[in-house]
Amino acid sequence: MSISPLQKARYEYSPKLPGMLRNGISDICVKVGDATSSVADQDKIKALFPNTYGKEEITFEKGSNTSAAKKQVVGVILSGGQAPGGHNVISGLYDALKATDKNNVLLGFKGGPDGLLKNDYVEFDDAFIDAYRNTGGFDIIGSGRTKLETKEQFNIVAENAKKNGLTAIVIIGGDDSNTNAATLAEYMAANNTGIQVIGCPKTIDGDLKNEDIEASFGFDTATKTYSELIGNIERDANSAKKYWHFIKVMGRSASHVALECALETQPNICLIGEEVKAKKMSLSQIADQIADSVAKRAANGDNFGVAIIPEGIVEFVPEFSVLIAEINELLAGKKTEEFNALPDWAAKYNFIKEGLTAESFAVFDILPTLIQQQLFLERDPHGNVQVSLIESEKLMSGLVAAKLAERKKAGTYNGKFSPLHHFFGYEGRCAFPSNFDADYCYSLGYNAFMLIQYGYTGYLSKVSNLSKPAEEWVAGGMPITKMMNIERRNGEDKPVIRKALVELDGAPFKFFAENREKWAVETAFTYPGAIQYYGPAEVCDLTTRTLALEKG
Ligand code: FBP
Repeated sequence: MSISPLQKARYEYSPKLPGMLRNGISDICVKVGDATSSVADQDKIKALFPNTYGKEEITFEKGSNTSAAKKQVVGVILSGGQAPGGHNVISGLYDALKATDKNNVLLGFKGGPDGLLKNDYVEFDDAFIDAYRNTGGFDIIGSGRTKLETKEQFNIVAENAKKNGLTAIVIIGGDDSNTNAATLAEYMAANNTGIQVIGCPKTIDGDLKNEDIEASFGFDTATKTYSELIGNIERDANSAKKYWHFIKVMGRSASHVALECALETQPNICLIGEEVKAKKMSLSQIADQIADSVAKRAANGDNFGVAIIPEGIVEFVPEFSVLIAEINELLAGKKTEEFNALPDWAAKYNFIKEGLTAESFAVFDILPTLIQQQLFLERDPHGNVQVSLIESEKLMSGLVAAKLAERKKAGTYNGKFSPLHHFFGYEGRCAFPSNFDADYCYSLGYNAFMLIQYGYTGYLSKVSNLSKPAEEWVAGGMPITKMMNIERRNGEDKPVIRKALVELDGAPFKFFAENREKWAVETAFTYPGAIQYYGPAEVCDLTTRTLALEKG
Protein backbone atom coordinates (compact mmCIF):
# COMPACT_ATOMS: atom_id res chain seq x y z
CA MET A 1 0.00 0.00 0.00
CA SER A 2 1.46 3.41 -0.93
CA ILE A 3 1.41 6.14 1.70
CA SER A 4 1.30 9.92 1.53
CA PRO A 5 4.28 12.06 2.62
CA LEU A 6 2.21 13.40 5.53
CA GLN A 7 1.31 9.87 6.65
CA LYS A 8 4.99 8.91 6.54
CA ALA A 9 5.96 12.00 8.52
CA ARG A 10 3.24 11.33 11.07
CA TYR A 11 4.54 7.78 11.67
CA GLU A 12 7.76 9.38 12.87
CA TYR A 13 6.17 11.89 15.28
CA SER A 14 6.97 11.12 18.95
CA PRO A 15 3.90 11.89 21.04
CA LYS A 16 4.49 13.77 24.27
CA LEU A 17 3.69 12.09 27.60
CA PRO A 18 2.85 13.86 30.88
CA GLY A 19 6.11 14.62 32.72
CA MET A 20 5.33 12.09 35.48
CA LEU A 21 5.21 9.22 32.95
CA ARG A 22 8.42 10.17 31.16
CA ASN A 23 11.00 8.67 33.47
CA GLY A 24 10.50 5.04 32.49
CA ILE A 25 8.17 2.37 33.83
CA SER A 26 10.29 1.59 36.90
CA ASP A 27 9.84 5.17 38.10
CA ILE A 28 6.05 5.42 38.21
CA CYS A 29 4.23 5.05 41.54
CA VAL A 30 0.66 5.66 42.71
CA LYS A 31 -0.76 8.34 44.99
CA VAL A 32 -4.17 7.29 46.32
CA GLY A 33 -6.73 10.08 46.70
CA ASP A 34 -10.22 10.31 48.20
CA ALA A 35 -13.04 7.77 47.94
CA THR A 36 -15.69 8.72 45.34
CA SER A 37 -19.47 8.63 45.03
CA SER A 38 -21.66 8.84 41.93
CA VAL A 39 -22.90 12.21 40.62
CA ALA A 40 -26.51 11.28 41.49
CA ASP A 41 -28.69 8.34 42.55
CA GLN A 42 -25.91 7.16 44.90
CA ASP A 43 -27.89 4.39 46.63
CA LYS A 44 -29.12 2.90 43.38
CA ILE A 45 -25.70 3.02 41.66
CA LYS A 46 -24.01 1.57 44.77
CA ALA A 47 -26.52 -1.29 44.84
CA LEU A 48 -25.93 -2.02 41.14
CA PHE A 49 -22.11 -1.83 41.42
CA PRO A 50 -21.34 -3.31 44.87
CA ASN A 51 -17.81 -4.42 43.90
CA THR A 52 -16.60 -1.37 41.99
CA TYR A 53 -18.48 1.56 43.59
CA GLY A 54 -16.88 4.19 45.79
CA LYS A 55 -13.21 3.44 45.03
CA GLU A 56 -10.54 6.16 45.36
CA GLU A 57 -9.26 8.44 42.64
CA ILE A 58 -5.59 7.92 41.96
CA THR A 59 -2.69 9.91 40.48
CA PHE A 60 0.63 8.65 39.15
CA GLU A 61 3.82 10.20 40.45
CA LYS A 62 7.53 9.88 39.96
CA GLY A 63 8.73 7.20 42.41
CA SER A 64 9.63 3.54 42.70
CA ASN A 65 7.24 1.26 40.80
CA THR A 66 5.67 -1.07 43.38
CA SER A 67 3.32 -2.99 41.06
CA ALA A 68 3.50 -6.80 41.17
CA ALA A 69 5.35 -8.53 38.32
CA LYS A 70 2.79 -10.45 36.27
CA LYS A 71 2.48 -11.40 32.62
CA GLN A 72 -0.23 -9.21 31.13
CA VAL A 73 -2.43 -10.25 28.23
CA VAL A 74 -4.61 -7.26 27.45
CA GLY A 75 -7.55 -7.13 25.04
CA VAL A 76 -8.54 -3.77 23.58
CA ILE A 77 -11.62 -2.59 21.66
CA LEU A 78 -12.56 0.65 19.92
CA SER A 79 -16.23 1.32 20.58
CA GLY A 80 -18.84 3.72 19.15
CA GLY A 81 -18.26 6.50 16.65
CA GLN A 82 -14.79 7.12 15.24
CA ALA A 83 -12.64 9.86 16.81
CA PRO A 84 -9.18 11.04 15.74
CA GLY A 85 -6.48 9.58 17.98
CA GLY A 86 -7.86 6.10 18.63
CA HIS A 87 -4.79 4.55 17.00
CA ASN A 88 -2.57 6.45 19.41
CA VAL A 89 -4.44 5.16 22.46
CA ILE A 90 -3.60 1.68 21.20
CA SER A 91 0.06 2.62 20.47
CA GLY A 92 0.47 4.15 23.95
CA LEU A 93 -1.06 1.06 25.54
CA TYR A 94 1.18 -1.21 23.47
CA ASP A 95 4.35 0.76 24.23
CA ALA A 96 3.73 0.82 28.01
CA LEU A 97 2.83 -2.89 28.00
CA LYS A 98 5.98 -3.87 26.08
CA ALA A 99 8.20 -1.47 28.05
CA THR A 100 7.01 -3.20 31.24
CA ASP A 101 7.70 -6.70 29.93
CA LYS A 102 8.39 -7.64 26.33
CA ASN A 103 6.48 -10.91 26.86
CA ASN A 104 3.26 -9.02 27.59
CA VAL A 105 0.65 -9.39 24.84
CA LEU A 106 -1.87 -6.93 23.34
CA LEU A 107 -4.86 -8.36 21.44
CA GLY A 108 -7.08 -6.08 19.39
CA PHE A 109 -10.69 -7.31 19.22
CA LYS A 110 -12.31 -6.41 15.92
CA GLY A 111 -15.48 -4.41 15.28
CA GLY A 112 -16.07 -3.08 18.80
CA PRO A 113 -17.86 -5.11 21.51
CA ASP A 114 -18.80 -7.70 18.84
CA GLY A 115 -15.12 -8.71 18.66
CA LEU A 116 -15.24 -9.70 22.33
CA LEU A 117 -18.46 -11.65 21.76
CA LYS A 118 -17.21 -13.42 18.63
CA ASN A 119 -13.64 -13.86 19.90
CA ASP A 120 -12.42 -12.18 16.74
CA TYR A 121 -9.02 -10.61 17.37
CA VAL A 122 -5.51 -9.87 16.09
CA GLU A 123 -2.30 -9.94 18.10
CA PHE A 124 -0.32 -6.73 17.74
CA ASP A 125 3.39 -6.61 17.08
CA ASP A 126 5.76 -3.70 16.40
CA ALA A 127 5.26 -3.65 12.63
CA PHE A 128 1.45 -3.71 12.99
CA ILE A 129 1.41 -0.81 15.48
CA ASP A 130 4.02 1.23 13.62
CA ALA A 131 1.81 1.36 10.54
CA TYR A 132 -0.89 3.22 12.49
CA ARG A 133 0.99 5.61 14.81
CA ASN A 134 -0.36 9.18 14.83
CA THR A 135 -2.90 8.43 12.09
CA GLY A 136 -6.66 9.06 12.12
CA GLY A 137 -9.41 6.48 11.91
CA PHE A 138 -10.33 3.33 13.77
CA ASP A 139 -9.40 1.02 10.89
CA ILE A 140 -6.66 -0.70 12.87
CA ILE A 141 -9.37 -3.01 14.32
CA GLY A 142 -12.67 -1.28 13.45
CA SER A 143 -15.43 -0.23 15.84
CA GLY A 144 -19.08 -1.00 16.64
CA ARG A 145 -21.98 0.12 18.79
CA THR A 146 -23.25 -3.19 20.25
CA LYS A 147 -24.37 -2.68 23.84
CA LEU A 148 -22.97 -5.12 26.39
CA GLU A 149 -25.68 -5.54 29.00
CA THR A 150 -27.12 -9.03 29.26
CA LYS A 151 -25.81 -11.78 31.51
CA GLU A 152 -25.45 -14.04 28.45
CA GLN A 153 -23.21 -11.46 26.74
CA PHE A 154 -21.06 -11.08 29.85
CA ASN A 155 -20.71 -14.86 30.16
CA ILE A 156 -19.52 -15.09 26.56
CA VAL A 157 -17.05 -12.21 27.01
CA ALA A 158 -15.70 -13.83 30.21
CA GLU A 159 -15.37 -17.24 28.51
CA ASN A 160 -13.53 -15.74 25.52
CA ALA A 161 -11.33 -13.70 27.82
CA LYS A 162 -10.40 -16.83 29.81
CA LYS A 163 -9.76 -18.79 26.61
CA ASN A 164 -7.18 -16.14 25.58
CA GLY A 165 -5.72 -15.79 29.06
CA LEU A 166 -6.73 -12.11 29.23
CA THR A 167 -5.77 -10.28 32.40
CA ALA A 168 -7.48 -7.05 31.37
CA ILE A 169 -9.77 -5.44 28.79
CA VAL A 170 -9.50 -1.80 27.68
CA ILE A 171 -12.63 -0.19 26.22
CA ILE A 172 -11.96 2.97 24.23
CA GLY A 173 -15.30 4.72 23.90
CA GLY A 174 -17.81 7.43 24.75
CA ASP A 175 -20.38 7.60 27.53
CA ASP A 176 -22.38 4.57 26.38
CA SER A 177 -19.24 2.48 25.80
CA ASN A 178 -17.75 3.40 29.16
CA THR A 179 -21.08 2.53 30.77
CA ASN A 180 -20.43 -0.87 29.13
CA ALA A 181 -16.95 -0.83 30.67
CA ALA A 182 -18.33 -0.13 34.17
CA THR A 183 -20.92 -2.92 33.90
CA LEU A 184 -18.39 -5.38 32.54
CA ALA A 185 -15.89 -4.48 35.30
CA GLU A 186 -18.58 -5.12 37.91
CA TYR A 187 -19.48 -8.46 36.35
CA MET A 188 -15.81 -9.54 36.20
CA ALA A 189 -15.27 -8.54 39.83
CA ALA A 190 -18.52 -10.13 41.08
CA ASN A 191 -17.55 -13.41 39.42
CA ASN A 192 -13.96 -13.35 40.69
CA THR A 193 -12.59 -13.68 37.17
CA GLY A 194 -9.53 -11.59 38.03
CA ILE A 195 -9.99 -9.75 34.72
CA GLN A 196 -9.68 -5.98 35.01
CA VAL A 197 -11.59 -3.49 32.83
CA ILE A 198 -10.34 0.03 32.07
CA GLY A 199 -12.04 2.74 29.96
CA CYS A 200 -10.63 5.60 27.87
CA PRO A 201 -12.70 8.76 27.21
CA LYS A 202 -13.42 9.12 23.50
CA THR A 203 -15.97 11.12 21.51
CA ILE A 204 -15.79 13.99 19.08
CA ASP A 205 -19.04 15.25 20.67
CA GLY A 206 -17.07 16.50 23.71
CA ASP A 207 -19.87 15.47 26.09
CA LEU A 208 -17.86 12.94 28.08
CA LYS A 209 -16.26 15.39 30.48
CA ASN A 210 -16.66 16.56 34.03
CA GLU A 211 -14.59 18.01 36.85
CA ASP A 212 -12.09 15.16 36.37
CA ILE A 213 -12.14 14.48 32.64
CA GLU A 214 -11.31 17.80 30.97
CA ALA A 215 -11.85 16.62 27.40
CA SER A 216 -12.75 13.50 25.47
CA PHE A 217 -10.25 12.73 22.76
CA GLY A 218 -11.12 13.53 19.15
CA PHE A 219 -13.01 16.74 20.01
CA ASP A 220 -9.90 18.83 19.37
CA THR A 221 -9.19 17.46 15.89
CA ALA A 222 -12.81 17.15 14.76
CA THR A 223 -13.70 20.74 15.71
CA LYS A 224 -10.49 22.06 14.13
CA THR A 225 -11.35 20.17 10.93
CA TYR A 226 -14.94 21.48 10.84
CA SER A 227 -13.72 25.00 11.69
CA GLU A 228 -11.33 24.90 8.77
CA LEU A 229 -14.22 23.92 6.47
CA ILE A 230 -16.61 26.47 7.97
CA GLY A 231 -13.93 29.16 7.60
CA ASN A 232 -13.54 28.17 3.93
CA ILE A 233 -17.30 28.42 3.42
CA GLU A 234 -17.36 31.81 5.18
CA ARG A 235 -14.70 33.04 2.76
CA ASP A 236 -16.68 31.73 -0.16
CA ALA A 237 -19.85 33.37 1.20
CA ASN A 238 -18.02 36.66 1.64
CA SER A 239 -16.60 36.40 -1.88
CA ALA A 240 -19.80 35.48 -3.74
CA LYS A 241 -22.16 37.40 -1.40
CA LYS A 242 -25.22 35.46 -2.54
CA TYR A 243 -25.82 32.42 -0.30
CA TRP A 244 -26.86 31.74 3.26
CA HIS A 245 -25.09 28.54 4.35
CA PHE A 246 -26.87 26.36 6.91
CA ILE A 247 -24.22 24.05 8.35
CA LYS A 248 -25.20 21.19 10.62
CA VAL A 249 -22.31 19.85 12.72
CA MET A 250 -22.20 16.59 14.65
CA GLY A 251 -22.89 16.53 18.35
CA ARG A 252 -25.77 14.25 19.16
CA SER A 253 -26.75 15.27 22.66
CA ALA A 254 -24.72 18.40 23.38
CA SER A 255 -23.73 21.51 21.42
CA HIS A 256 -20.02 21.59 22.36
CA VAL A 257 -18.93 21.02 18.74
CA ALA A 258 -21.16 23.82 17.42
CA LEU A 259 -20.01 26.20 20.16
CA GLU A 260 -16.30 25.46 19.62
CA CYS A 261 -16.69 25.95 15.84
CA ALA A 262 -18.50 29.25 16.47
CA LEU A 263 -15.68 30.44 18.76
CA GLU A 264 -13.20 29.55 16.01
CA THR A 265 -15.08 31.02 13.04
CA GLN A 266 -17.47 33.75 14.35
CA PRO A 267 -20.46 32.91 12.11
CA ASN A 268 -23.60 35.04 11.96
CA ILE A 269 -25.67 32.47 13.81
CA CYS A 270 -24.90 29.47 15.99
CA LEU A 271 -27.71 27.69 17.79
CA ILE A 272 -26.88 26.17 21.17
CA GLY A 273 -29.30 23.40 22.09
CA GLU A 274 -28.81 23.82 25.83
CA GLU A 275 -29.88 27.49 25.58
CA VAL A 276 -32.90 26.58 23.46
CA LYS A 277 -33.94 24.17 26.19
CA ALA A 278 -33.26 26.57 29.07
CA LYS A 279 -35.26 29.34 27.40
CA LYS A 280 -37.93 26.83 26.31
CA MET A 281 -37.68 28.20 22.77
CA SER A 282 -40.14 26.96 20.16
CA LEU A 283 -39.17 26.19 16.57
CA SER A 284 -40.98 29.38 15.55
CA GLN A 285 -38.90 31.51 17.97
CA ILE A 286 -35.65 29.99 16.71
CA ALA A 287 -36.67 30.67 13.12
CA ASP A 288 -37.47 34.28 14.05
CA GLN A 289 -34.03 34.71 15.64
CA ILE A 290 -32.31 33.56 12.44
CA ALA A 291 -34.68 35.58 10.24
CA ASP A 292 -33.79 38.72 12.26
CA SER A 293 -30.13 38.25 11.35
CA VAL A 294 -30.97 37.59 7.68
CA ALA A 295 -33.16 40.72 7.55
CA LYS A 296 -30.67 43.02 9.32
CA ARG A 297 -27.85 41.88 7.08
CA ALA A 298 -30.06 42.27 4.00
CA ALA A 299 -30.81 45.86 5.06
CA ASN A 300 -27.02 46.45 4.89
CA GLY A 301 -26.90 44.86 1.45
CA ASP A 302 -25.47 41.57 2.75
CA ASN A 303 -27.70 38.83 1.39
CA PHE A 304 -25.37 36.13 2.61
CA GLY A 305 -24.36 34.53 5.85
CA VAL A 306 -23.45 31.42 7.79
CA ALA A 307 -25.51 29.61 10.43
CA ILE A 308 -24.21 26.67 12.47
CA ILE A 309 -26.81 24.16 13.65
CA PRO A 310 -25.90 21.42 16.16
CA GLU A 311 -27.23 18.10 14.91
CA GLY A 312 -29.00 17.41 18.22
CA ILE A 313 -30.94 20.71 18.13
CA VAL A 314 -34.36 19.18 17.66
CA GLU A 315 -34.11 17.22 20.89
CA PHE A 316 -33.60 20.47 22.83
CA VAL A 317 -36.74 22.19 21.53
CA PRO A 318 -39.19 21.38 24.37
CA GLU A 319 -42.13 20.52 22.07
CA PHE A 320 -39.79 18.32 20.04
CA SER A 321 -38.11 16.56 22.95
CA VAL A 322 -41.53 15.55 24.34
CA LEU A 323 -42.38 14.26 20.85
CA ILE A 324 -39.11 12.28 20.63
CA ALA A 325 -39.58 10.84 24.15
CA GLU A 326 -43.08 9.70 23.14
CA ILE A 327 -41.73 8.18 19.92
CA ASN A 328 -39.04 6.34 21.91
CA GLU A 329 -41.71 4.84 24.19
CA LEU A 330 -43.87 4.09 21.16
CA LEU A 331 -41.06 2.11 19.55
CA ALA A 332 -39.72 0.48 22.76
CA GLY A 333 -39.16 -3.28 22.73
CA LYS A 334 -41.00 -5.32 20.14
CA LYS A 335 -43.06 -2.39 18.86
CA THR A 336 -40.25 -1.36 16.48
CA GLU A 337 -40.74 -4.64 14.57
CA GLU A 338 -44.50 -4.07 14.48
CA PHE A 339 -43.94 -0.53 13.16
CA ASN A 340 -41.39 -1.60 10.55
CA ALA A 341 -43.70 -4.36 9.32
CA LEU A 342 -46.45 -1.86 8.41
CA PRO A 343 -46.88 -1.81 4.61
CA ASP A 344 -46.53 1.90 3.81
CA TRP A 345 -46.14 5.42 5.23
CA ALA A 346 -49.94 5.89 5.41
CA ALA A 347 -50.24 2.87 7.74
CA LYS A 348 -47.25 4.07 9.77
CA TYR A 349 -48.76 7.55 9.98
CA ASN A 350 -51.97 6.08 11.49
CA PHE A 351 -49.95 3.99 13.96
CA ILE A 352 -48.16 7.20 15.02
CA LYS A 353 -51.40 9.16 15.26
CA GLU A 354 -52.92 6.54 17.56
CA GLY A 355 -49.78 6.23 19.69
CA LEU A 356 -48.94 9.89 20.35
CA THR A 357 -50.72 12.32 22.64
CA ALA A 358 -52.78 14.97 20.82
CA GLU A 359 -50.17 17.68 21.70
CA SER A 360 -47.22 15.72 20.32
CA PHE A 361 -49.13 14.67 17.26
CA ALA A 362 -49.89 18.35 16.54
CA VAL A 363 -46.12 19.08 16.61
CA PHE A 364 -45.42 16.03 14.44
CA ASP A 365 -48.11 16.95 11.95
CA ILE A 366 -46.67 20.36 11.00
CA LEU A 367 -43.27 18.90 10.10
CA PRO A 368 -42.35 18.23 6.47
CA THR A 369 -42.93 14.53 5.64
CA LEU A 370 -39.18 14.03 5.11
CA ILE A 371 -38.43 15.09 8.69
CA GLN A 372 -41.40 13.05 10.01
CA GLN A 373 -39.94 9.96 8.40
CA GLN A 374 -36.43 10.74 9.63
CA LEU A 375 -37.77 10.72 13.21
CA PHE A 376 -38.72 7.08 12.74
CA LEU A 377 -35.43 5.85 11.34
CA GLU A 378 -33.83 3.01 13.28
CA ARG A 379 -32.54 3.82 16.83
CA ASP A 380 -28.94 3.03 17.68
CA PRO A 381 -28.39 -0.02 19.94
CA HIS A 382 -28.52 2.25 23.00
CA GLY A 383 -32.01 3.48 22.06
CA ASN A 384 -30.87 6.94 20.89
CA VAL A 385 -32.52 8.70 17.98
CA GLN A 386 -29.90 8.87 15.22
CA VAL A 387 -30.01 12.65 15.01
CA SER A 388 -27.25 12.74 12.40
CA LEU A 389 -29.89 11.35 10.02
CA ILE A 390 -32.41 14.17 10.70
CA GLU A 391 -31.82 17.05 8.30
CA SER A 392 -32.31 19.83 10.84
CA GLU A 393 -30.32 22.27 8.67
CA LYS A 394 -33.05 21.95 6.02
CA LEU A 395 -35.79 22.10 8.64
CA MET A 396 -34.35 25.38 9.98
CA SER A 397 -33.78 27.03 6.60
CA GLY A 398 -37.32 26.04 5.54
CA LEU A 399 -38.81 27.65 8.65
CA VAL A 400 -36.67 30.78 8.12
CA ALA A 401 -37.80 31.01 4.48
CA ALA A 402 -41.43 30.90 5.65
CA LYS A 403 -40.77 33.67 8.21
CA LEU A 404 -39.08 35.83 5.55
CA ALA A 405 -41.98 35.32 3.17
CA GLU A 406 -44.34 36.62 5.88
CA ARG A 407 -42.05 39.62 6.46
CA LYS A 408 -41.93 40.33 2.74
CA LYS A 409 -45.72 40.37 2.64
CA ALA A 410 -45.77 42.75 5.61
CA GLY A 411 -43.20 44.95 3.83
CA THR A 412 -40.56 44.59 6.59
CA TYR A 413 -38.02 42.66 4.56
CA ASN A 414 -36.88 43.08 1.02
CA GLY A 415 -33.78 40.91 0.62
CA LYS A 416 -32.85 37.75 -1.22
CA PHE A 417 -32.57 34.47 0.65
CA SER A 418 -30.83 31.59 -1.13
CA PRO A 419 -29.96 28.86 1.39
CA LEU A 420 -27.39 26.10 0.85
CA HIS A 421 -27.03 23.12 3.17
CA HIS A 422 -24.06 21.21 4.56
CA PHE A 423 -23.50 18.54 7.16
CA PHE A 424 -20.04 18.25 8.72
CA GLY A 425 -19.60 15.10 10.74
CA TYR A 426 -17.90 12.22 9.02
CA GLU A 427 -15.35 14.65 7.51
CA GLY A 428 -13.76 15.17 10.91
CA ARG A 429 -14.04 11.87 12.74
CA CYS A 430 -11.08 10.16 11.06
CA ALA A 431 -8.83 13.13 10.34
CA PHE A 432 -5.11 12.88 11.17
CA PRO A 433 -5.10 13.72 14.89
CA SER A 434 -3.89 17.20 15.83
CA ASN A 435 -0.69 17.20 17.89
CA PHE A 436 -2.90 17.73 20.94
CA ASP A 437 -4.98 14.61 20.23
CA ALA A 438 -1.91 12.59 19.20
CA ASP A 439 -0.23 13.43 22.54
CA TYR A 440 -3.39 13.15 24.65
CA CYS A 441 -4.40 9.79 23.17
CA TYR A 442 -0.95 8.28 23.47
CA SER A 443 -0.90 9.41 27.11
CA LEU A 444 -4.36 7.93 27.76
CA GLY A 445 -3.26 4.55 26.38
CA TYR A 446 0.07 4.54 28.24
CA ASN A 447 -1.73 5.55 31.42
CA ALA A 448 -4.42 2.86 30.92
CA PHE A 449 -1.69 0.24 31.04
CA MET A 450 -0.30 1.72 34.26
CA LEU A 451 -3.78 1.38 35.81
CA ILE A 452 -3.86 -2.27 34.73
CA GLN A 453 -0.36 -2.91 36.02
CA TYR A 454 -1.32 -1.49 39.41
CA GLY A 455 -4.40 -3.76 39.58
CA TYR A 456 -7.22 -1.22 39.10
CA THR A 457 -10.57 -2.12 37.54
CA GLY A 458 -13.69 -0.12 36.66
CA TYR A 459 -11.48 2.97 36.20
CA LEU A 460 -11.28 5.54 33.44
CA SER A 461 -7.83 6.54 32.24
CA LYS A 462 -7.52 10.19 33.26
CA VAL A 463 -5.06 12.78 31.98
CA SER A 464 -5.69 16.34 33.17
CA ASN A 465 -4.23 19.87 33.29
CA LEU A 466 -4.60 19.75 29.51
CA SER A 467 -4.52 23.48 28.82
CA LYS A 468 -0.86 23.46 29.93
CA PRO A 469 2.05 21.97 27.93
CA ALA A 470 2.12 18.14 28.01
CA GLU A 471 5.07 18.13 30.44
CA GLU A 472 2.67 19.51 33.10
CA TRP A 473 -0.22 17.12 32.36
CA VAL A 474 -1.33 14.97 35.29
CA ALA A 475 -1.93 11.23 34.79
CA GLY A 476 -4.14 9.01 36.94
CA GLY A 477 -7.50 7.25 37.10
CA MET A 478 -11.03 7.71 38.35
CA PRO A 479 -13.74 5.12 39.05
CA ILE A 480 -16.27 5.16 36.20
CA THR A 481 -19.15 4.85 38.70
CA LYS A 482 -18.31 8.39 39.88
CA MET A 483 -19.79 9.73 36.63
CA MET A 484 -22.96 7.62 36.67
CA ASN A 485 -26.64 8.27 37.37
CA ILE A 486 -29.97 6.65 36.49
CA GLU A 487 -31.64 7.68 33.21
CA ARG A 488 -34.56 6.47 31.12
CA ARG A 489 -33.34 4.51 28.05
CA ASN A 490 -35.37 2.35 25.68
CA GLY A 491 -38.36 2.68 28.00
CA GLU A 492 -36.41 1.51 31.11
CA ASP A 493 -34.43 3.09 33.99
CA LYS A 494 -30.72 2.37 33.41
CA PRO A 495 -27.42 3.25 35.12
CA VAL A 496 -25.51 5.42 32.63
CA ILE A 497 -22.69 7.96 32.55
CA ARG A 498 -24.14 11.45 32.79
CA LYS A 499 -23.49 13.46 29.64
CA ALA A 500 -21.84 16.86 30.00
CA LEU A 501 -23.92 19.53 28.31
CA VAL A 502 -22.83 23.07 27.42
CA GLU A 503 -22.94 25.12 30.64
CA LEU A 504 -24.70 28.42 30.06
CA ASP A 505 -22.76 30.03 32.90
CA GLY A 506 -19.45 28.60 31.65
CA ALA A 507 -16.74 30.79 30.09
CA PRO A 508 -17.03 29.41 26.49
CA PHE A 509 -20.77 30.11 26.22
CA LYS A 510 -20.46 33.48 27.96
CA PHE A 511 -17.78 34.59 25.48
CA PHE A 512 -20.03 33.53 22.61
CA ALA A 513 -23.12 35.25 24.12
CA GLU A 514 -21.19 38.51 24.60
CA ASN A 515 -20.23 38.64 20.93
CA ARG A 516 -23.02 37.02 18.97
CA GLU A 517 -25.21 40.11 18.45
CA LYS A 518 -22.35 41.80 16.64
CA TRP A 519 -21.56 38.63 14.65
CA ALA A 520 -25.26 38.30 13.66
CA VAL A 521 -25.19 41.59 11.76
CA GLU A 522 -21.57 42.28 10.82
CA THR A 523 -19.32 40.04 8.75
CA ALA A 524 -16.89 39.14 11.54
CA PHE A 525 -15.85 35.77 10.10
CA THR A 526 -12.47 34.30 11.11
CA TYR A 527 -10.65 31.70 9.03
CA PRO A 528 -8.69 29.25 11.20
CA GLY A 529 -7.20 27.29 8.29
CA ALA A 530 -5.88 23.74 8.39
CA ILE A 531 -4.42 21.91 11.38
CA GLN A 532 -0.64 22.49 11.49
CA TYR A 533 1.72 19.71 12.56
CA TYR A 534 5.15 21.26 12.25
CA GLY A 535 6.14 24.71 13.40
CA PRO A 536 5.88 26.84 16.55
CA ALA A 537 4.15 25.12 19.51
CA GLU A 538 1.69 28.04 19.89
CA VAL A 539 0.33 27.15 16.43
CA CYS A 540 0.78 23.37 16.36
CA ASP A 541 -0.09 22.38 19.93
CA LEU A 542 -2.94 24.86 20.46
CA THR A 543 -5.90 23.46 22.46
CA THR A 544 -9.53 24.16 21.61
CA ARG A 545 -10.95 27.59 22.49
CA THR A 546 -13.39 25.76 24.77
CA LEU A 547 -10.60 24.26 26.89
CA ALA A 548 -8.61 27.48 26.91
CA LEU A 549 -11.64 29.52 28.06
CA GLU A 550 -12.70 26.89 30.61
CA LYS A 551 -9.26 26.82 32.18
CA GLY A 552 -8.85 30.60 32.02
P1 FBP B 1 -19.84 8.59 19.90
O1 FBP B 1 -20.69 9.23 20.95
O2 FBP B 1 -19.91 7.12 19.88
O3 FBP B 1 -18.42 9.08 19.95
O4 FBP B 1 -20.37 9.05 18.48
C1 FBP B 1 -20.74 10.37 18.26
C2 FBP B 1 -21.15 10.61 16.84
O5 FBP B 1 -20.05 10.98 16.05
C3 FBP B 1 -22.23 11.69 16.83
O6 FBP B 1 -21.70 12.96 16.71
C4 FBP B 1 -23.12 11.25 15.70
O7 FBP B 1 -24.45 11.60 15.94
C5 FBP B 1 -23.00 9.76 15.72
O8 FBP B 1 -21.75 9.47 16.24
C6 FBP B 1 -23.15 9.15 14.36
O9 FBP B 1 -23.13 7.77 14.48
P2 FBP B 1 -22.78 6.73 13.34
O10 FBP B 1 -21.31 6.69 13.25
O11 FBP B 1 -23.30 5.45 13.87
O12 FBP B 1 -23.40 7.22 12.08
